[in-house]
Amino acid sequence: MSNVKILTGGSLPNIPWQERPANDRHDAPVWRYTENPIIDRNPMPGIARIFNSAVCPYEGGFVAVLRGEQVNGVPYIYLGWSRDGIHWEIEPEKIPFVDEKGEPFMPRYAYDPRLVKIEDAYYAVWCQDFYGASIGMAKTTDFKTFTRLENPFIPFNRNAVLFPRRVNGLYLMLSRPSDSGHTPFGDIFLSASPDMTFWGKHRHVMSKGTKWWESVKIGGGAAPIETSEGWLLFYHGVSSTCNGLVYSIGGAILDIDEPSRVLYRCENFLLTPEEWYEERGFVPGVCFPCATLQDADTGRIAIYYGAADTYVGLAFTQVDEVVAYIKAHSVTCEADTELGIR
Ligand code: BMA
Repeated sequence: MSNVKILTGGSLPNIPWQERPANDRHDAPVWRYTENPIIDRNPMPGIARIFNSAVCPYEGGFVAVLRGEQVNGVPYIYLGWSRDGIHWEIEPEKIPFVDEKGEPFMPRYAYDPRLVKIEDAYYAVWCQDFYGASIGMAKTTDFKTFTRLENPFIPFNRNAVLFPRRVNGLYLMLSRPSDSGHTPFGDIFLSASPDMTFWGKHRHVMSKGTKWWESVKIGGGAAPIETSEGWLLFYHGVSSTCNGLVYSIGGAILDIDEPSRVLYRCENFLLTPEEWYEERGFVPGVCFPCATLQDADTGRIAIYYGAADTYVGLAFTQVDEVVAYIKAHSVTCEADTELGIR
């Protein structure tokens, strides 16, 4: 039993799990699954790589929305099924979205999906074309029919994460507005909606960091986990090197009732590329978190992340340890709190 209570998701006794190796020398209490990557290259005909993907518990097992890069290079979203959260069966056809009238709808491309259960429905959020990179959304209750929802924002924005419950009666979404290129900037903002159609009450949450590992841009990662200490957010931070950008995983804790307020923000990365499957691939040097599973009974958290834009990796942490680490190394700045409200 952990001291910090996990309030999102309840018991998940079949969460994928491996204890931290006794000889682990990392600073942060986040460790990799020894059998990574869990999804390898060329996982099925027509798909060269699967990465940056999200999972949810479903009917005693797990379901995933997967970023599948086709052999023509165009990414779409595929469904995956698993009994253990580690071995996946992937449906051969891309998710057949429908529009509000039930007519087929297929974006020109779709990538970096997230998946979250809110009340009795599941929502997928991803990046798609809408006169430029924008956020696409769909709702499902059975993983057979995915009905698209209105685009929440105008372009350009390609990184969005929903909260798993309403706060003060409103749905909440983190996103990272940007420009038309491979943006060399970006902060995390919060938007609210009464109905998943109209989004507003925009608030600034976090700027790119003062520390070098996240000094270029940041973006939401996994859906925030509600804990007794606040919303635990795993996000990505990007640094620039003479060999290109490097994506690491960072951690922050947001206020429960006003999540645009950053209570703690870890000045150190929690996970940075260092294994072969993170350093070598289509885009070397990328750890890109998109989902977590968590078990309220034990405090265990499993983090799913894209590795080198090529593989899916799995890492683990324990809520008490990761919250203590984030708090012990917390550095927030003026830009991390409520600029949008003033
Ligand atoms: C970002 C997104 C991610 C990708 C990352 C590293 O801008 O496009 O899908 O993982 O770059 O290439």
